Amino acid sequence: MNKKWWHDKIAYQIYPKSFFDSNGDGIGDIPGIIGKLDYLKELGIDIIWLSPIFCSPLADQGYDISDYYNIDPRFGTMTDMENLIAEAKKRDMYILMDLVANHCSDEHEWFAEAIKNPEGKYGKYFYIEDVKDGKMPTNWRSYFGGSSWDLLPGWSDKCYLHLFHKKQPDLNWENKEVREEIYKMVNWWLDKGLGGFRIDAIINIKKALPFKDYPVDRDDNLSKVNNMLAEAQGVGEFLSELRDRTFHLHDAFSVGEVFDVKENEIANFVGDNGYFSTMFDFGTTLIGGDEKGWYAYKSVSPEEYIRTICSSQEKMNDIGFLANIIENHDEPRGVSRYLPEEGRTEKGKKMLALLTMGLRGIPFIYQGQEIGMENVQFSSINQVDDISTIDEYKVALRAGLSEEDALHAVNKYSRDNARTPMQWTAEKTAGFTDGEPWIGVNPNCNRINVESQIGKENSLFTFYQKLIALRKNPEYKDVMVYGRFVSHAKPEENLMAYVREDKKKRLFVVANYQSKPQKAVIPGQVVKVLLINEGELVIEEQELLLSGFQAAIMEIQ
Ligand code: TEU
Ligand code: CA
Repeated sequence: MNKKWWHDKIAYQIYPKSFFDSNGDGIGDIPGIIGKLDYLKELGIDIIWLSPIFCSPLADQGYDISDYYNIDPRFGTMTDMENLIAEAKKRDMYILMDLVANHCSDEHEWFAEAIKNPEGKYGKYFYIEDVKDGKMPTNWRSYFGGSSWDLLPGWSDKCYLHLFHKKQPDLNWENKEVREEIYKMVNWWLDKGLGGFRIDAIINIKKALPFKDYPVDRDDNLSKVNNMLAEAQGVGEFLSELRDRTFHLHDAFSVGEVFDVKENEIANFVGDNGYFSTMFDFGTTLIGGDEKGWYAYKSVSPEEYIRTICSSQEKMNDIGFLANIIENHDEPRGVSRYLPEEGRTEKGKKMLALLTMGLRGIPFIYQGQEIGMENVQFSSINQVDDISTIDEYKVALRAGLSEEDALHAVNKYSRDNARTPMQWTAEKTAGFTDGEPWIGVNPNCNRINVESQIGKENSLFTFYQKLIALRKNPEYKDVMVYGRFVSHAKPEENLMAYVREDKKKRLFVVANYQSKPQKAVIPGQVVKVLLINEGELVIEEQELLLSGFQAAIMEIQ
């Protein structure tokens, strides 16, 4: 494998709207991020990914871009952005922006032009079709519910495609002019000194054409987009072009948000000279999923969690690097989802941190994960802002759930769980803003906040610092970054255990993913115990006696 500058880096995702508000308008902003760079440096972060801050009506929180070349005034100015890049550079940190190019906003000037003249240049930037006998071209269900087609504003016989919200019209990547626009824009930003991009929803850029219907899979008479994507061929041609025309020219880092990748194509995505430097491992976020919707999702068992991660890690040894996450802005908080109720403690949270940070791949920490932020309890759907959650709530009601049960399902999976303000202090607004926060603060900020953890020997924050420091320790760095992953797990006994090894070193990572104690065989002689989440480690010859949710990393021979 060719070594790259990003292989040994630790990344952190910022959701700007909820990170830190510098001017009291209740919305997080770029100056707020600049003010927290030292905090991130102290944690050990090298790469910072910002969810979108471009001009946007914020119908999908910035994933609907109306101007790719400007910063939304709510987040700051171009000068603020340039300052952020410069301030990050001073600290040897890299900034990634979010490349949202499957779609733009319906308020983008391209779409305005397309509405005026659907047959003209800009009409061809989108998928605009005729409505025949009142029928939409296909029965695809948008990711946020309802048909993927809507009437083109001002037209009764023309419609446009939006795989996401109707305010997010899909760009037509088959049109070379569209691709050129995107490459120009990506290079423009990379020239400003960005470290690279996170690439949004990218698999969707290739549609299976010509348009046709797929089997109906819910009582709305529609078919999920994934049915179409499974038949779409040739996304790789677009993605290699994107890579060669942009990222490669700048030696930039790229991390793909890729769902629905075909198994035999993973190497094309993240192998040597893959389309991307890496892509997220979403395996665990898919456990317990159900076609019917969130209301039917099942909780994640430790066994499934262990199996899912170990199988993906083993598969990747000879291919490349995945980006490992516990959560992101589209998911509930990982500690609320992956830890059984008895394990939702500091000890359990540290166990999850240790297991994730020991994996092969590039760790992406989501804001607040380092202090153990948890899901929020919404008491009414009116407290929710996210369009996806509101749709899933309706799906649950339609399926016959009571308002209470529907809300319960929404509480568990809502994307807004991850979008409540970052908890800096125990104050009422969590030290996030001096004004009224745009979305309610999780009331548990009185207990879970940065101020009470930073500099405290036993805090989760400090534990993350130690894990990161271990990944950077010259003695262990090579094996932590490049060492092979070998599973020693016993998923059926809730034991997650693996070895990371190269020619020089072996590390054993082990966790008892349950409340009752259990034994684990150490696959070698213990040289040195490097980190324990809590308590003393009981070692008897070749065996460990782990207490409930105890986890450790040790060097072995
Ligand atoms: O997500 C793509 C995606 O597939 C998710 O929208 C997923 O279907 C959804 O979260 C389920 O609730 C990306 C962004 O991460 C997300 O925030 C955006 O809403 C979406 O693209 C559209 O740009
Ligand atoms: Ca602000």
